Amino acid sequence: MAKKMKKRLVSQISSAGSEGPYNYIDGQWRRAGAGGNVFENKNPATGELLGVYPQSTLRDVEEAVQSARKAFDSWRKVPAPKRAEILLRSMRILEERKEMMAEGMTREMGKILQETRGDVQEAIDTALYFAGEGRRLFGQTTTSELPDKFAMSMRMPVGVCGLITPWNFPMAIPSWKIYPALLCGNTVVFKPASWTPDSARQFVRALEEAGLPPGVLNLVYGSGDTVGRWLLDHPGIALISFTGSSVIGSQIGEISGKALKRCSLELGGKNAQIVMEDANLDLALEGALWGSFGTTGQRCTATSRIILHERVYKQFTERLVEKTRALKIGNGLNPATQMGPLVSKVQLENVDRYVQIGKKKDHAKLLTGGEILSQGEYERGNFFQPTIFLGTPEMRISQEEIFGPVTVLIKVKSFDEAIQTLNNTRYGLSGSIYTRDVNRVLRAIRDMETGITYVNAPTIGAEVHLPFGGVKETGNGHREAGQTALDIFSEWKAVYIDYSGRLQKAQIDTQE
Ligand code: UN1
Repeated sequence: MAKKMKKRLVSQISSAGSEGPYNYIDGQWRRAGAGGNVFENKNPATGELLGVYPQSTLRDVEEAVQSARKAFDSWRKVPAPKRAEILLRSMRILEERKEMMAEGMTREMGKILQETRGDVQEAIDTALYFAGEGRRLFGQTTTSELPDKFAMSMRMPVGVCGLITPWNFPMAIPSWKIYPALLCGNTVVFKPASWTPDSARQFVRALEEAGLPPGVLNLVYGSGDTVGRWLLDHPGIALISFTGSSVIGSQIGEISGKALKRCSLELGGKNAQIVMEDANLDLALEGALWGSFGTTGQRCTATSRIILHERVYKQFTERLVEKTRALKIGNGLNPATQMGPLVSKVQLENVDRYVQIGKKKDHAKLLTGGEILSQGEYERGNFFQPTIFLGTPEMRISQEEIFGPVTVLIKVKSFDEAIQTLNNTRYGLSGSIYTRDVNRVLRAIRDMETGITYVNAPTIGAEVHLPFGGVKETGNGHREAGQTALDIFSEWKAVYIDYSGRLQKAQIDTQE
């Protein structure tokens, strides 16, 4: 975009007052510091420019961290049930604005309205869950080995949390991090993905209007290389929570490890759905279609491999290909659309690159799709055909996360081979099996190397009160959502209260 036009846009937006797309620091919507660099937010279905947002400077990050540090001392002392009331009020605001927020989200990242409504709903569910937690946040009391002595454990906040979130769930994933972080008494600097700045702003607005004190939640826009990196390096940040690729996650883990920063990582997936010969095929088909092409395949939980027993392979494949060809692709705001565009040109090119690898290097058999859509209504958007390959387990398209509407069918001869194939990946987020055999169900639950396991349901669709996360290179052992999120955002303190009035020595006074 020409410099002049950028300037005009920036000044138009600045005249929009406090609602402008500025950073949110210390309770104020502030223009980013020197430099005035901005990035554009475009509709991936139409190419329409939706707004410009600041590329924040180091000074902005510094101010955000300082404001969060300043707010921490009073926020951590606000009783948890009071903190929870603010969460609950923000939930009501999300409920009221659900439709508007969903439309805005579809406009900025492309997934269909039904799904963006689900995304806002996931944030609502998370708010309700952690608001309830305000009156629990349980610790333990226990006995002491010594007389007249009391012992207990309690959760303490960690400090200032740097939260770095992706664009595929622009409200749900920030809510998984922000709500438990705040409930536990931490303060936050939030860096959302640059493809979804408006959803981040809407979400922060809801918490601001719900009465969150200044400095408790700060929003700083900018790239991962700059703002993300500065947060990671900042000594004032006690904890980094990141959702994104395994490559970046491993770098974040390394840097955090050296600095002894708390760090939770939610990374890639190469999730598989197994269809056994005794499965309800109609159900398995519906699941495969939704798991592979929902969110245009841009979920960490997306079904990117379908493992088929050879006895159902032919029938299943024919029907899946037919249903895939019939999918309505288009602008997610149109209620008839079943699959929207990819979020960006970069993602589109990435998917195309993988399809070329599948065809030319892996020599996989392309069963349907494989092309960029660029004619007519698709001209200005980032559209790609839903794509199915027939492949083998070791191919690159069967091993690497594509993050687009591409799935690979793999034929197997037995249950054992199916499980082995499912586990043949460095990732371990979600996995699914369709079968009617109860023994196989229980074996699959035991043997799948996945953090989330589905039986007769697709690989997507986790609920917010259960642990979300994966094994192997999908993460570093943490689980978001539900109770387990509290373990990310709090630290345990053991407390001993001696009311004997004398010095009692643990491990020593008990010796006779
Ligand atoms: C993601 O895949 O990036 O389980 C998050 C699901 C959603 C969350 C997905 N509730 O599919």
